[in-house]
Amino acid sequence: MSFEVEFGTQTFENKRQSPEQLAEIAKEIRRDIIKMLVSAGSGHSGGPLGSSDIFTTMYFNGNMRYDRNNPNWEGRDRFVLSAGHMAPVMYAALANAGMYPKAEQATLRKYNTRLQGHPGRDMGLPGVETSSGSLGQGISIAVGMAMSDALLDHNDHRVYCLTGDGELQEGSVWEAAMSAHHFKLDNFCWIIDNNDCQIDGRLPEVMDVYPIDEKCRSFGFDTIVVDGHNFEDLQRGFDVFLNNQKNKTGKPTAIIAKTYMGRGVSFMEDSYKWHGMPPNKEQAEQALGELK
Ligand SMILES: Cc1ncc(C[n+]2csc(CCOP(=O)(O)OP(=O)(O)O)c2C)c(N)n1
Repeated sequence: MSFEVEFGTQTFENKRQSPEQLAEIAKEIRRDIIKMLVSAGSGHSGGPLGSSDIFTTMYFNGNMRYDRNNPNWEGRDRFVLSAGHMAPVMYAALANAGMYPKAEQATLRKYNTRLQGHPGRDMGLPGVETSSGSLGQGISIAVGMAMSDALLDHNDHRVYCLTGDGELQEGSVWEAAMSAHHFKLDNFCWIIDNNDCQIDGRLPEVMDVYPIDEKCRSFGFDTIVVDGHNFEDLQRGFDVFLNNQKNKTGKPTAIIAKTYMGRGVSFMEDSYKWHGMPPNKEQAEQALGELK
């Protein structure tokens, strides 16, 4: 199915902003996700919509340091989307940050696009630091980046990584976590999108990974649980990380963000059926109406 959509041109700044301003940005990100997915005719709706507030706080409230005029700036912070299937939310955040033209979002999942269904670093989209999509691997790459920053280059880069909660069922996630603790990576921030949903069920039905907070703590992380749809609460989580990094506490940080899959679109909210489905034309129209 093909459905013509128009992407806006407005981009947003990265500085401490009010919750109202952040809510406007998050809404634009959600609209872009819907537009991308309906034009692609395939892709994941639930995770990207549900984590839009996390991405908004990370990219537009002064947490991630990047330069839209020089995306390869050596001093930038790194972000790794370990849950690679959630690519549309990262692409929308990067477009709204002015890292590449917003109109290019229309190419999601099209042949040879820089916006592959799962992030492909070789495609050259600014802000995509590594390929990902095989669950459990991105976080290992991110921990490796944080190790090289802290132990080899001795710079002040921050490394952020987002995993899903179903992704926690991958054993390699915990090997990475163990390493972050062992190597005292206070420059590493692990964000867990805890929507309690995964590809075909609720977390405890498929494979119970709870209690996530106690697991992270026992793996040596400074762990904070936040409301993943409340910008002030999310920032509280990022502040814990910034303090750990600034004060060189030797502790990696885990932010467990409680979210709802499909947040912002009534008929998708908290339903795992929307994990990997795009909206059709009518559903996209309704969704965009709700996100006005
Ligand atoms: C190693 C590996 N196994 C299976 C998959 C297929 N897969 C993609 S997303 C997903 C579910 C992940 O659940 P979660 O991390 O909670 O993401 P959400 O459903 O919230 O988007 C699965 C099983 C994969 N990408 N990689």
